[in-house]
Amino acid sequence: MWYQQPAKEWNEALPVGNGRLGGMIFGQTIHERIQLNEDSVWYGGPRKRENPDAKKNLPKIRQLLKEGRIREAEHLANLSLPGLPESQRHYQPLGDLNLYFGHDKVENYKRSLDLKESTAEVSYRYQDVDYHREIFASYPDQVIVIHLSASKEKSINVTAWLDRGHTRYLDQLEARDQNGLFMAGETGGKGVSFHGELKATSSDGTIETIGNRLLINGATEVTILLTAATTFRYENPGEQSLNVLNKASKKAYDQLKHAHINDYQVLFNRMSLRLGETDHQSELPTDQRLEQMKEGNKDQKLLEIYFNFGRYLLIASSRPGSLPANLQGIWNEHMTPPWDSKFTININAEMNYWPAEICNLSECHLPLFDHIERMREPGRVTAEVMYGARGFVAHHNTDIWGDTAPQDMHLPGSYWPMGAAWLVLHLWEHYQYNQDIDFLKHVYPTIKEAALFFIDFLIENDEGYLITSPSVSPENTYILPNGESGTLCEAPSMDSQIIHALFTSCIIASELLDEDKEFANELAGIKAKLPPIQIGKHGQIQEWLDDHDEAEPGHRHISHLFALHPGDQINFNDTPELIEAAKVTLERRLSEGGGHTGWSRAWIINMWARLREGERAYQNVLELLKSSTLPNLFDNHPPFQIDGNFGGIAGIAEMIVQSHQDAIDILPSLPNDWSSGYVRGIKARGGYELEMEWEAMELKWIKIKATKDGKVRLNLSKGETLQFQDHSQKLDKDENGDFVFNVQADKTYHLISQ
Ligand code: FUC
Repeated sequence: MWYQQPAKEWNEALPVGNGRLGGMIFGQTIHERIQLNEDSVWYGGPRKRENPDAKKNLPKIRQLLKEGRIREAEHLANLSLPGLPESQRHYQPLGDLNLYFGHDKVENYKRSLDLKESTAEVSYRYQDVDYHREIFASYPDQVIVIHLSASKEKSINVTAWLDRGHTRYLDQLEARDQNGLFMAGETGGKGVSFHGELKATSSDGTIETIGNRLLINGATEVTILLTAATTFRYENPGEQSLNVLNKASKKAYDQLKHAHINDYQVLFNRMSLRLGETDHQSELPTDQRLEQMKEGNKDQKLLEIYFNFGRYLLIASSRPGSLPANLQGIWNEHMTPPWDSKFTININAEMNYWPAEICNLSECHLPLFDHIERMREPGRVTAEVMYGARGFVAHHNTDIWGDTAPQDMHLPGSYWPMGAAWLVLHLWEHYQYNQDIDFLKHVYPTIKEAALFFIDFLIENDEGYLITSPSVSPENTYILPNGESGTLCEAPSMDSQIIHALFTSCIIASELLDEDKEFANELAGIKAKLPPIQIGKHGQIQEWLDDHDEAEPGHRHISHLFALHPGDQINFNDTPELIEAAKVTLERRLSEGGGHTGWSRAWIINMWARLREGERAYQNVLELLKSSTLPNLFDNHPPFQIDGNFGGIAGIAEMIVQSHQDAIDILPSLPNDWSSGYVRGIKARGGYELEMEWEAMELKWIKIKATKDGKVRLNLSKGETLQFQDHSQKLDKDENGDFVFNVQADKTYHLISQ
């Protein structure tokens, strides 16, 4: 990614990150600002916010909903259910690193982000000297590294200082020795204490500090190392930061850089994607290519860059030991960010992790699993205090402390008890892709505990169905025949679908682990009494138990298609009629203006991909870039929200490979513009890693690597005929038209199309 001008505003700056530390690089030549984040800088400490009047009012709320007295039910819910006080904790920036160069009127300017090496660069010529900056966030050394160099000796003169909210939100801002700076403070509300520390070295010239500024003069090469820590992880974040800096500063710049690139490439190089043949615009800067795309220009290379940028972002915002990627990944400049930069778990946080497995970045999934564990104890308290239930529950948002009480009194969102249920499906997903039975054994109690909640929470309605109540269909409003409208309801379709998926995975896990048979039987009994997925009067999938109209038919949430994606209850094999109804649902949403937020558009790509509608999936990929992508390729809700980046690339991957029905679907949703292409490193459930090439819409060859012994089933969308490349075995189709053959762990099978 590259640009011919510095970023004028934050949405043009380029992100670097190591999962924990993040920087937004503006690339200014007079006064450079690197906006900084550390993932655990959040305002406020942990609290118990369960509403003490929830449990005793629950029967009344349920009764009112049953009688269709929505207004009264919602009124009572807003009094007795919201967490007290309202709102969970919010994320904050660490601060800014300022670098004053004073270089005006520069020539040959270029600012770039090298996705292969995870390094941002700025270069230009000023008064006959070529200046160059390289900036990266190292995971192995836990520092942000800024390297300055110049073509002419001793020509770097720069003043550096740290800041946070124009010094309003910090307690200390000082020089350390003659070559360092630090800042420290508390976020407030019994939240974390933070510490940021910087140290500079240079090849020649002078380094000194005056006041709380660091001055470097007459240098040819400069390296600035910056790190930060908070009391979320360390008792003494100042000492921790100094230790990290002392260690890192013993290494030469090249050593730091090599360690960083090697570490990054282990993850990034696992995958490679080529879409189509065209590469006409490669001479143009990224923002201009995006503009041309908005004008209708086709640019498959830009889509490949977008795809790689999404993988880059996941590696940069979610690494083992870090917090999960929040609504803004880790990159946020606001003291009170949009939606608090939290973890919204009625779609957004889950979407962040859709590419993790299919795009071969399993390790980047781990921070989410740590966070689910953080939520477990609070979730038990919420289940008991609010609902008198066992197990653990979470609502539609959570924060750094794993707060599980309803975020506030936002009726369309707050009282939705499905957050934990959806999240634990990610544990199951990780198992399915990696087939690590020890992992499953380790996380099974968490999956089980999320399921246990529903044994106690579900109630039987007059038709004999076991239903959730109260809940919402995130975040839509329905209209009753009498004209009354509401959000709070009984049994939104999404709830039954999530519980279906949760119980199914829990039952299979119990079989695989050969434990807990009785519990699995109990779940199977309940599962049989969940409301079925129903088709409504428009031929659509019903969003609620009754066939209500939506107040907003083009709503951004399409919750009732959970069972199509990321779930698999709606599929071509078992429910062809629901597949048709899912198409109608999407068409209705889109014709009423659906998909207007980035993440909504991204979800739609995934859904069309599951519906094997390649052209429609592709139109939405284009729309995501045209309407919901900022010049730095960040997703735009608006404002910037990272879920659309992650959901978007997961959708692109789903167009190429799917694997949710015990078979691997090859090229299930290929659009004509991608009639030829190549992918390496894409993963499929069952523990498979694939490499393949296609041409004229048909598969040419494929290599399949298995993680364990088993049987692989391949479904080829165009009915191609396959043979083993070495003719070692004969390959026949089974009665479904799939190729089925035995595989052994760690072996690669090379098949060619005839
Ligand atoms: C959900 C969505 C909004 C936004 C917010 C962070 O509430 O409905 O569009 O993405 O999360």
